[in-house]
Amino acid sequence: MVQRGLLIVVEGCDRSGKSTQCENLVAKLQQTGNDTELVKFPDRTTQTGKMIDSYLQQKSDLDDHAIHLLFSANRWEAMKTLSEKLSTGTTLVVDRYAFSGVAFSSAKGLDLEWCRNPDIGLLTPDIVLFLDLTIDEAEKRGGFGQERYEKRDLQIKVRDEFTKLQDDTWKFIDASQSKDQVQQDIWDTIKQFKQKSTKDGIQPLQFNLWK
Ligand code: DGP
Ligand code: NA
Ligand code: NA
Repeated sequence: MVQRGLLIVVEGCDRSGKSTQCENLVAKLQQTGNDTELVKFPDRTTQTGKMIDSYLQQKSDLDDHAIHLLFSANRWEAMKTLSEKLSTGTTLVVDRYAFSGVAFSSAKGLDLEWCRNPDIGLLTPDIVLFLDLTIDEAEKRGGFGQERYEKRDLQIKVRDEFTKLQDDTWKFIDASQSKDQVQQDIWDTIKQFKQKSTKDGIQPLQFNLWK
């Protein structure tokens, strides 16, 4: 029987270098013989994704609860495909997940418990890499972009909300270091995790996020 792939989630505030580091990690896993794919949430190509994209670009407005549910639906609609990939041995590196979902909406003022509910029962990550960067450091990187959430005050709150969501699957990565050092820290963390799961065995896939 084929060993299932790992579900590796990468989280962090905007400008933390997440997307670059996700690409590097995928390349490194592939080079070392692991069937690996990159997944990005929100997936802006689906029907829900198009609504989310329009909202983020401030081309449309939506109630805070409604957009929260859309982001969650955008993850739910991918679960069947992702679980099939994992079951057939593909490791997934996921750029943002339900932690972003809760952190951004609760930073906007929605109740944290309410925010967690729609994502209950999503695939449980094996490991969450949190690329941590202060908002001052994030701003030094050429400022935030033009999208809806890319504002200092909100980002400070988002970082705070993220830290409330950590559990023992989380690994904090100091994202203020050089790109190469961040890459090295991520790789060391993944190698350690793989060594441990070779020793202890990998848990079966679980759909019990937050439970
Ligand atoms: P990105 O494509 O990774 O830059 O993400 C787009 C923006 O959307 C970014 O500011 C983070 C935010 N975001 C990502 N996922 C969620 C989510 O599930 N809920 C909310 N409210 N915002 C999210
Ligand atoms: Na962004
Ligand atoms: Na998302």
